[in-house]
Amino acid sequence: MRNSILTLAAIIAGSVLLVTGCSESESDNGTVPGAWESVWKIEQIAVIEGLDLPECVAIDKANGNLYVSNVVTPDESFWVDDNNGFISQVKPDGTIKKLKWLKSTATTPIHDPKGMCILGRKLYFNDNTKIKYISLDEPGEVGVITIEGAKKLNDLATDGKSVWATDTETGKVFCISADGSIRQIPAPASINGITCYQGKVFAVSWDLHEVYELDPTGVKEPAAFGLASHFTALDSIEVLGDNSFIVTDFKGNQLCWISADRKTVRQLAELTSPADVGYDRVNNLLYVPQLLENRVVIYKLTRKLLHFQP
Ligand SMILES: [Ca+2]
Ligand SMILES: [Ca+2]
Repeated sequence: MRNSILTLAAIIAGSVLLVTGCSESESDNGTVPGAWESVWKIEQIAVIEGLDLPECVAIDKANGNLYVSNVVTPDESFWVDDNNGFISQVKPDGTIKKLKWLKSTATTPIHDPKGMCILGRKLYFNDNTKIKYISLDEPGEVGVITIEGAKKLNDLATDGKSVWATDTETGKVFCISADGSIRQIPAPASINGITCYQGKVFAVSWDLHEVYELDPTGVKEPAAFGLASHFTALDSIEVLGDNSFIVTDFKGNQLCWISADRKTVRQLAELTSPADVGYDRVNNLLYVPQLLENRVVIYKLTRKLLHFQP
């Protein structure tokens, strides 16, 4: 008991020291005594208004254009084939180039477009029970990929070779290869956001409000981060260059950062209904759709090193 009290006292004393001894610096200096910690900060730089239930932002790395999926529903039917969804094309500075760049037609209906990704100059998007795609450079016919048993396809990500799709209702992840073959890997219940980064796959669960690393080979079960107590209903996840994470908590109304060791959670912004984030890792810009506010907020991410005096 005495040892644990002493340990606790030491931890408390250490925490106070860390908080009170903290100073900000732009660069590390190995000669200065004390600990250094990398901290991400965000600054709002623009807002894209005039959207209609925007769920996801995809970035075309070739020219910086943004694509925003608009679910569109007059009655909160987010998963009903209603022929009224569309995808907007937005300039890199956030001004809308073409609100209805891709719209629903009688022959190629678009219902509730959600997660998107770009692979091989094609924009892929989930549309309830199907994955659809269109050429970015010569948009014409909309292609359709039918996923057997899919009910509520939510997020899409790519590892540069395949397309990964989550199904929130059935708790499944589908990997669609370039040859058209489809396989499944183990996934958590009510899986929503998914992202691929340097051979790894990460995902978040809506109802379990937990973050997971998935096994892309499909052998291991999802490995939980153990952070469920921090969140209410998670929508999306991205990995930053230092292997830390960004997640959106849709019902918790917050944008959060998770440390690379998966132990620390920090709130970066409080905002209502943040959905499927787009991350431009070249320019460190974060595009956060606020689904129920009909807008996308653009943040600049910067990394600062905080110095803790010994
Ligand atoms: Ca719709
Ligand atoms: Ca989503």
